[in-house]
Amino acid sequence: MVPMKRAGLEGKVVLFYPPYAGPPLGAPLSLLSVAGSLVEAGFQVRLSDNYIDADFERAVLRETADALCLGISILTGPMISETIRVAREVKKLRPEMPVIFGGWHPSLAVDQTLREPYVDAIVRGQGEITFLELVQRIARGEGWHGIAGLSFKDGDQICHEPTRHVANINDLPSPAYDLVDHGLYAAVSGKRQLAYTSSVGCPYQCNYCTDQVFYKRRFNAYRAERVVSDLAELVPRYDITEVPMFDSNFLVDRRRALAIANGIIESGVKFRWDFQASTDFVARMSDDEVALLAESGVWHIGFGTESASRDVLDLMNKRFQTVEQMEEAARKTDRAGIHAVFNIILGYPGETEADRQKTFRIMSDLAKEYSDLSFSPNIFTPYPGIPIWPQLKEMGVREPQSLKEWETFALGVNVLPWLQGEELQRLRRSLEYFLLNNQIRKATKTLPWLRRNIRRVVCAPVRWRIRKNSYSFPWELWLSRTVEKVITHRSLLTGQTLTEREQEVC
Ligand code: B12
Ligand code: SF4
Repeated sequence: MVPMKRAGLEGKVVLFYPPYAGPPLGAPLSLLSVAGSLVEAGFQVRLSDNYIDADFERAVLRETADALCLGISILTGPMISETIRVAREVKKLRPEMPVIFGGWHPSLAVDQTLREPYVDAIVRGQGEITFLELVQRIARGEGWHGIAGLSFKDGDQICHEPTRHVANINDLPSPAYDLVDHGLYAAVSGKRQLAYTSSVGCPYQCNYCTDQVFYKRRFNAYRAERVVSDLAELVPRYDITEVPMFDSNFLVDRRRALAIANGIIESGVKFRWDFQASTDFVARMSDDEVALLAESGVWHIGFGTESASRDVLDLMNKRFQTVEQMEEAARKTDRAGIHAVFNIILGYPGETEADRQKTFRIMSDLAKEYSDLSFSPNIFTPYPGIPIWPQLKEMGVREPQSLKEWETFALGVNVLPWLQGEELQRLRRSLEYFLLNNQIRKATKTLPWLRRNIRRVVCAPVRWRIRKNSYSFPWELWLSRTVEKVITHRSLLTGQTLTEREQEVC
């Protein structure tokens, strides 16, 4: 249902996007989306984003002085620290004003998050309708019982209202893109980006992924015509050059994806765009279809390949994906001139060293074949709510017991009891070789003469080591380290370079 505008209700809502690790990907779509229904219903919305407002704490305190409530969006990890600090400060000044958390972390760790004294309510799952209903109740001075999707404190009691059904995104108001100055984001990131979501949900059930918990495997999408007309309007309006699509698995509906690509070409609006998808969908497309995506501006596709061992893929419940499909995806994207990034998860529970070496070997072979293929390897990190938590607990992983503990947990590889000591050292060593091999492979003519030739000298032994799984006396690493910083770790999801602190994980 599209929320109806109600006459007579007014007031200000403050939304806060706390700092995360990595550069911005345009304005935060999570908060623009919840703002969309509030603006449509007549509320004033102020958004404070650390990326464009260095003094965000002061801005939030100033704006909340006369606001109905404060809403904060959080993911697991570093965003938690400023969230806690700002929410505490706001509560000190205005203890009676509701502070509401939303987004993936609070939705997946509801009770634990709601126990914190500075949190009054959590909007679980999609926020557009639940939050609007809550703000309307706050504006009218009414109680909060009966709002589906809401968990909240009522005195000493914690109340959980029933889960709200996953909304058809066609029935929701559009995100409030006008709420922010996109030029300010461009000034910080150097890119004129606009994040867009054309669908939500993924039909698969990988054991380490919470998409199924959030969207209940209900893929639902805008029709192709809507996506094309939105982009044809938004791109010139904000002078956008790049659109990252935040869909969980963009290619689930192949015909829709191709209609979007065709529509963008026909519209004549030029921009680059990228998305994430599973390899099985690309493998099923023809070469011409993948070429059509490229022609419409697709420059990059992120794939959650994760492992090249059949046994590990089965453990992850990735039965829908074969190693042959990974090869097909690499071949088809390479042929179309699309830059592919294969995410890899290392140290998954049950993965043996032999599985891991197989992954490094197969991925290195693919890299040799397809020059524009990149990898984003990460050591397995258990996020809240992932389906294999019961198994992880049996294997000795301690689940964080407070919101604060999740702040660093996402970065701590030591939490994996099966991956410690020498085995962890060996994993790190083979990972370094794998990354070094890729760096060498990508060495371009633009490199200075000395660096280029040093890379060539170490190239053959590096490949031999990966094939033979032999990493003693790592002279190539010592040599390469003295020449340049070779290891660049990238985020699993965004391909962004991770901070020094995060890099220590791998
Ligand atoms: C884009 C993105 C990011 C970007 C966001 C930047 C930006 N400018 O928007 C950045 C780079 C921060 C990011 C980082 C990470 N991400 Co990320 N990311 C995504 C992605 C692809 C899209 C999120 C999005 O904007 N969706 C569109 C909006 C509209 O949906 P939404 O965010 O869910 O918001 C809705 C609801 O959550 C809710 N809501 C959200 N906030 C609020 C706030 C309030 C007040 C209310 C009421 C409601 C509400 O209402 C919104 C509308 O329905 C999702 C996958 C996905 N398909 O969603 C993963 C995802 C959210 N990320 C994930 C992960 C694992 C990470 C990282 C931990 C990865 C890593 N290795 O570092 C980091 C964590 C942060 C850090 N390191 O500092 C996981 C979830 C993790 C978790 N438990 O929090 C997801 C779900 C991917 C997955 N399937 O595993 N990510
Ligand atoms: S294919 Fe990707 S989005 Fe879908 S369940 Fe698996 S990891 Fe999650």
